[in-house]
This record gives sequence, structure tokens and C-alpha cells, in this order.
Amino acid sequence: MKLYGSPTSPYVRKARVLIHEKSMPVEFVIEDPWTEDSPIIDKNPLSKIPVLEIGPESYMFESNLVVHYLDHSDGKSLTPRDPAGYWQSQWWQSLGQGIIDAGITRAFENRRPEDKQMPEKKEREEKRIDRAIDLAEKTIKEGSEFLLGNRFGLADIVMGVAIQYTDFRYPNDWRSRAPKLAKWAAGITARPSFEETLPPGFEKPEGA
Ligand SMILES: N[C@@H](CCC(=O)N[C@@H](CS)C(=O)NCC(=O)O)C(=O)O
Repeated sequence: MKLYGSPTSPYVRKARVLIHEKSMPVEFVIEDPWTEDSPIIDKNPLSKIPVLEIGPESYMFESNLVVHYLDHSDGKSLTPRDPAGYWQSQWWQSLGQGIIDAGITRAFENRRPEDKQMPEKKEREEKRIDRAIDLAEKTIKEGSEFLLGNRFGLADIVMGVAIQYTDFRYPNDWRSRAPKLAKWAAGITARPSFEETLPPGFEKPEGA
């Protein structure tokens, strides 16, 4: 299999962390989805990364599907099997994906020429992220190494990527109001799968 993407995309990073955790033989191919003649378009008409090549001319796209496919393709799923655990895992993944979506929207707004930026748009995305972090802090159990039970899983991957993307593109002092989440995040993002997929140019903040 081949994973097409960029080293900075948090959507792609979800898949890269999972591939690393499972030691899967998936080649990472860097391709830019932004150009008019991007080779990604032939693989995904939506021209977005990640794209996973699963066979000749056969592709999966949308990070949730890519991650779901990878998680189920080796018989060693990192998703809880019991119904309650399964849905809790989906819940955390949706929260993480929402944080990433808001961070991306904010980052793009930030990159527009200053006189064209809409501060209220940025603020709206920031509030989404702030509220999601507050809810994660309320939900996470005191002192837990993993989000669900005593096993590392997809929920940890997606939330870990979302938190580090927040530190990367919307650095703010969320740790002072979310100490449980901060402690969990420090443990999760110290794993080799996270360390070895850090976006270029990202420096961990103090205490992370
Ligand atoms: N919902 C998609 C979002 C993917 C996405 O927006 N990826 C960005 C890179 S971070 C992209 O390819 N953007 C190209 C574009 O919007 O033209 C997913 O979860 O995979």
C-alpha cells in the first residue's frame, strides 16, 4: 500500500501515526494536492490528502475512512470491540477531527492578506477549539494514560494529533485550564509514532 500526503497535514498524520504504531508496510509518498495539475486528482477527484492506494488504480480517501481501512486491514484493530467502547472511540475521534477542521480553517484565514482577514471568522474557530478542549478535559479520567480503558487506541491517535496541531497552528495556554488533558497528551505524544511524524518546523511548547 502507499499513502499519499504531506508531512504537515494533520489529516495525513492520523494515518502516519497509525501505520507507525502497527509497523505496517505502507510507503509514504509526498504529493501536493494544491496545484492545478496535481497527481492527487487522478486518485481522488476531491483533490485532498490523505489518499491510500490499496491496489492497482484503487484508492481510499477521507482520513476517517483511510484510518478505518488501515485499522481493519491487519486483524489487529486499535478500536474497542465492545459496543460502548466502540462508540466512545468514535466520539473521541469526532471531537479530534472537529478540532483539526477548526485549526485548519483558522490557519487558512491567518494566511490571507492581512486586510482581507476576518477576525470574527478566526475567533469562531478558536472558540470551537477552546470548547472542545474544555469538554475533553471534563470527559477524560483523572490520571489515565489512555482515553479508553488501559489500551492505546485510535481515539488517542486522533486526539493526540488534534492537540499537537493546535499547539502548532493555534498556540495558546489551554494547558492551564485542562491539566488532565495536558498530562495525557504529554504521555501520548512522547510515543515514537508521534515523535517520528512531527510536522517540520513544529517545536513542542514548554511542559508538553
Ligand atoms: N475531511 C478531509 C479533509 C482533508 C483535507 O482538507 N486535506 C487538506 C490538507 S491538510 C487538503 O488536501 N487540502 C487541499 C485542498 O483543499 O485543495 C479528511 O479528513 O481527509
